[in-house]
Amino acid sequence: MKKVITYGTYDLLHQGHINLLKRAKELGDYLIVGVTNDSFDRERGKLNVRNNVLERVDAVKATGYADQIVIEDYVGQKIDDIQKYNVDIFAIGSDWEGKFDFLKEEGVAVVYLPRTPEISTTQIKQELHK
Ligand code: C2G
Repeated sequence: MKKVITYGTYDLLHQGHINLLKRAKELGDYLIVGVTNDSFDRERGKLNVRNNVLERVDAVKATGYADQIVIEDYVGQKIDDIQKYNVDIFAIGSDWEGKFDFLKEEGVAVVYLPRTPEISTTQIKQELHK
């Protein structure tokens, strides 16, 4: 069984996230989605997240693409998860191109999936303020 893992915040879940999850799932047989917890997001400079971690987990669950959801708590967790869950493929959006190549050392394939243009959480927040 081919296991795929991907990570994200998934705040105000939108079509861009859904497309990413669908494409990630299609890369293998079993998709693990890592959802960042609130304190880890603040730590990495994402200060304006609207949905709390439980809401974001529920939103990812509702897409129907995740076979398993884990919470991402700390910087080195991706390596730990890859080993712990015996992951074959690490997938992430193309806005991260090159940034996760170091994970290949863990024996996974690293795939950058095309980002959906013209939709983002930032844009949705701006629309909400109008
Ligand atoms: N995404 C996309 N198209 C968009 C917006 C987002 O394909 N229009 C993808 C991103 O590339 C990412 C996933 O959706 O793969 C989740 O995006 P975010 O919630 O913004 O999470 P991010 O900050 O990219 O978290 O350490 C890596 C992070 O955990 C990834």
